[in-house]
Amino acid sequence: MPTLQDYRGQPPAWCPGCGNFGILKAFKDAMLELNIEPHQFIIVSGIGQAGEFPHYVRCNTFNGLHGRTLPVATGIRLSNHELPVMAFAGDGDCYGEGGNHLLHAVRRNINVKLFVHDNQIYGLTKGQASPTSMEGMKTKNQPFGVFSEQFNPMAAAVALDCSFAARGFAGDTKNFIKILDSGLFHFFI
Ligand SMILES: Cc1ncc(C[n+]2csc(CCOP(=O)(O)OP(=O)(O)O)c2C)c(N)n1
Ligand SMILES: [Mg+2]
Repeated sequence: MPTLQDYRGQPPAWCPGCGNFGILKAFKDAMLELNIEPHQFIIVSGIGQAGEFPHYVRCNTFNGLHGRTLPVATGIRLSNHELPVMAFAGDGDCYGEGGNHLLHAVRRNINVKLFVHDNQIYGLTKGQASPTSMEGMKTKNQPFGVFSEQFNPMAAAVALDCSFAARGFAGDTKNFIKILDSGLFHFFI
């Protein structure tokens, strides 16, 4: 049986109160609940605050480039069919620069589990609008507010016939673990 200690990575550099802590905790709890050992999978990420996720989990990891989380995940899936691949990406990474990769990863359905930390902002680069930023939201880069409509990832997932898609709130850890559990279970069977 794995323990929390087995999953302990570096101390997170995220700001106090960041929602990423909720995701990290829920993820580790879900893995323990499902009795999955850290060596049984790999975590892939891009660049961003979300992209730091694999630094904070002790397991196999690959930290790639911004927007290229899914191509790396795809490469690993193709080269080692036995190794389950989980990808962690920010909304900017996954819906912005890596949007094209998202489309084709869902379409190809090669069994990658993707977790998007949707904080509706480019966090690491100090707060520019992302595709999921709300219309009208003012940032330093968008002083007159965001002009474009928000991208709707769940609608896109449904339209692309994604086999499992769910959305949760990192602050509601109890329900969030249930969602993670269902997603991981869907993945590991
Ligand atoms: C190829 C490339 N493009 C752009 C950047 C600059 N960059 C780094 S992180 C980032 C945005 C991060 O936003 P998000 O993916 O939402 O992650 P968050 O920090 O909000 O978790 C950008 C634009 C980069 N490092 N590499
Ligand atoms: Mg973000």
